[in-house]
Amino acid sequence: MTLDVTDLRISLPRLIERIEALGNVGRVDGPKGEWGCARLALTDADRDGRDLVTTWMADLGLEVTIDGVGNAVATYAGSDPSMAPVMTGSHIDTVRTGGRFDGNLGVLGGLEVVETLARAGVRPRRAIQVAFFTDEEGSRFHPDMLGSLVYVGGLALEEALDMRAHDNDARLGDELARIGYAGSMPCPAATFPHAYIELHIEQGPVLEAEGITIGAVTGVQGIYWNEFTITGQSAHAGTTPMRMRKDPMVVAAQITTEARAIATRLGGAQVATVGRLDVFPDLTNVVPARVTFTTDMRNTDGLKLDEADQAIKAFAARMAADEGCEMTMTPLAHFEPVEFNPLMIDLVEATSKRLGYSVRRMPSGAGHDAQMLARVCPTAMIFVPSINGLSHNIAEDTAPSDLEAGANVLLQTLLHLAS
Ligand code: HGY
Ligand code: MN
Ligand code: MN
Repeated sequence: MTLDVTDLRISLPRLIERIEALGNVGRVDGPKGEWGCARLALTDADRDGRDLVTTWMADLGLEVTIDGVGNAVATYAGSDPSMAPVMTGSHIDTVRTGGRFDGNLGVLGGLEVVETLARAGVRPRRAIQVAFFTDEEGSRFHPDMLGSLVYVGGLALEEALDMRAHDNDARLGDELARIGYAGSMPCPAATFPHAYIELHIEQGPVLEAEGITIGAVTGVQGIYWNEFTITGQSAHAGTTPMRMRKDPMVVAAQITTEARAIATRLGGAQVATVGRLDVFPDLTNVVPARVTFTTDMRNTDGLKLDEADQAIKAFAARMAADEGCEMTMTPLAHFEPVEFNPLMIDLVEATSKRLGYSVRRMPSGAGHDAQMLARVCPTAMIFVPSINGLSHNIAEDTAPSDLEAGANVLLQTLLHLAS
């Protein structure tokens, strides 16, 4: 009796077991039973997560390679080595308040697909590769999606290795060597995949609100990160008259509220966030000397995003000057909106329907490694719902049935692309 590969399905218990085992690396528990994980890029926790996942990859008999920026690629050989592989994957580094699904689901979903094929003795024509990319979150080293950007040739390896961590000024290349993941494979990659498909949680409220199981992702919105440093004059909080102050904290507060006002004024998909703020000397009774903070502005509409970017920069310069402060501004990430490949989006949508899952097309509000792979091969993404639309929060959660649906769509999509 020949096996009909379209009937193959993943093992949900096996997938959940790996998600929870990886989630326990750098585990963070909340007060109401919620739990996530913190594995900032190139920390010891990231190393431990990498060690666990590469061990699983080797245990599955995959050939595992590491490149110069620490990206890992595990290959399940195909029956025709002359054909370029199909790739899936995501990231296993997290933010400080990370959930156990963000990125991890895409990598472990890929491993689950491979294990399902191996156990069924299925060997597609094209090899299937499962990758995790370094520093997708950009939590210590900017920009975000740094590893996949280097992989596709969007950032020179040498430049990436010289990036400094904003938390402890460590050099990226030194941290990579310290955790044992300074690999020898070339950056950019010597060859690119035939196609790339990434499974990821939506990280927003749309699928849950509409009661839909699968998102056939059409693209990723533009992302601009800027770092502002406002320098004033530290002074005694009690003795310094208000008319004499040059207070950078007031300027930072004005810019933060203006970022919100710009997003409200532009409406549509425009979002704006000030998420990081460092104050020096950070003391109750001292008017700050210096404040450094970041803006994260995004929009699916590139022109509107440019308008928002120009507006916040002009406003910042005006407020700093009015307060007698100096201002420097450094772009940390500048990614235009990305459209995924129409045929790949069709394939995700058709596969979801064939498997009996509800599906809708939608853009991604979050950045993903897929937006970098889209520069070098046909690319798309599969979303599954996030409970309460929460992510970058340890309460991040997705229903097991939705995890299963997403991984089954990934399995069948990869089989179609690899056969
Ligand atoms: O910033 C992002 O959207 C992604 O989580 N790196
Ligand atoms: Mn992610
Ligand atoms: Mn994330």
